[in-house]
Amino acid sequence: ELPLEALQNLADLHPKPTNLHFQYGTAGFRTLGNTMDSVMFRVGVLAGLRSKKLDGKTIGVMVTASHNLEPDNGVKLVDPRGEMLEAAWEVHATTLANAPTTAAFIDALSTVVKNAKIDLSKPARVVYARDTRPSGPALVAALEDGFKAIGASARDAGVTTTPVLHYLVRAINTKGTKNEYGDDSEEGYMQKLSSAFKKLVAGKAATPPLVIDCANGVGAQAAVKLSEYLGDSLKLILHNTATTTPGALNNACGADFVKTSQKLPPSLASVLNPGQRACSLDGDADRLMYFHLDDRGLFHMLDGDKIAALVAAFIVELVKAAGLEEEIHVGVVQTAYANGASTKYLSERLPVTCVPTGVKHLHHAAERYDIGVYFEANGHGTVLFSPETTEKLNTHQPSTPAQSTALGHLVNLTQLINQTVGDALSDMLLVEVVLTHKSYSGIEWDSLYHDLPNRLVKVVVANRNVFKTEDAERRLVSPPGLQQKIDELVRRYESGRAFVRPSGTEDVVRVYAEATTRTQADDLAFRVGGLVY
Ligand code: 16G
Ligand code: ZN
Repeated sequence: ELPLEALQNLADLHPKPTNLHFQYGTAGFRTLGNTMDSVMFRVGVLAGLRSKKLDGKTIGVMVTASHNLEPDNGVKLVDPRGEMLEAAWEVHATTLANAPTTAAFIDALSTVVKNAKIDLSKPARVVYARDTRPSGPALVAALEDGFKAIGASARDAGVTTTPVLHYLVRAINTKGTKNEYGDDSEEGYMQKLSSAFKKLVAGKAATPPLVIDCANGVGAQAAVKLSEYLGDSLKLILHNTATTTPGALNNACGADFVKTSQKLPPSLASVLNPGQRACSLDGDADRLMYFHLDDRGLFHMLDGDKIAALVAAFIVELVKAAGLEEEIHVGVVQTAYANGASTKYLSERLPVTCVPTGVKHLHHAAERYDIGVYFEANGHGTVLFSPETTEKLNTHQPSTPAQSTALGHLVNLTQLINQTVGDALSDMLLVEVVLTHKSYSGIEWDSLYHDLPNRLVKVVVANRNVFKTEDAERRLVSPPGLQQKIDELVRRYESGRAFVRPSGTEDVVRVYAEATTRTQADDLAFRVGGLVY
């Protein structure tokens, strides 16, 4: 039985605004924070149901709007192994969020309980956290009312990063099992990452200090803590740590600013010396972008594609050095936004798959490899080791000292990498490990391949739903005839490539183009944009 009285009384405190429609999209619910009270309450209830459905396993709830500006907020659910919510439940979330009244909400709940065959007598457990947004505390209070209404036992993880919340979910659900992921606390996370990092760089010359742009977000707090755990093994110089300054979050800083504007955050202009490595986190610290200035003061960005190239090549070498190349196959997953030069570089070394935009697509495709490296160009990504591979790495008997060393590094990588989701801090340590092992500066890393100049533009159209794609979003099937016109245009540009896809997060159509020169890439993007409009 649903606890009708509690549901009714508490739901009445969180009425749905009449004229708004909410949608659980690729990044959960995300919109203006001050419109999300009812959404939060209802997500709280749904999280409890999800836990009951999964026999009382702990479900995660993260309150964040990532790289969006400060007035926005959002919420997403995390499944027991620390991965994104199962797709079928995204639909339940949308239905519940849009029920116009308390009565309609309770009806919709009953339908979910019936259709998903939920045993309401099971326990419900959740763990939740939020980022530093000012709207966070009030939204969390609404969420807690939701937990209370469904009788879930809820653990408050406070203010922390999205990847830490994912880590906690997996750590809690594996506690006491042979797959224990780590101690279920933020300290446990810091401890796990930093000790793996220290083992991986032991005996090597430390890389010079790394400048971090913390986007004035929650990553700043996490980076301060991580820095203490790292000690002398890696010096971090933190900037944009103003988490309480109104309007500062993601404003002219952060990973999304760097990627979309392809510029240095102005706040770092007087900080960075030529050649010095720096990186940007986004507002919830699950995206990472590296960059540096060259001797002429020109800005060079090392995005998710460059990270994938660096990391995948390194892992392939270690697998070979460990004598496991026949048994362990490494693959890379990208999206259509991956720079053509990165795809070329990677395809010459290992299998590469292209999937539609959105972390869940990349994550699932990467699970099909023994070791799957996935990164979106925007800096979100991680490396997944299949359970069999992890087992093999932990039990394999090396036949030479060199094999033993390589094997040890691979085992430590399984500890260093947050395999639940993209994690800016874990990915940053991973990059630093490779740079240390290779004795690469940022400049040498950057020269692995040269990005083709590219341009991304958004086009506002009457109805973006008429744009339908195939082949991992690289080709349009609708509107009819448009793809042929794009093909004709692209043929006129050297190394030209362009595609058009409807955004999953904004009411626009996105056009991406690349070519051998900046002018040509811009020209191609604007011409394709003209066809779409
Ligand atoms: C969401 C996705 C991100 C993707 C972006 C594309 C998740 C957690 N996040 O932020 O991976 O790159 O959407 O946005 O899946 P777009 O559809 O508006 O281009
Ligand atoms: Zn993010």
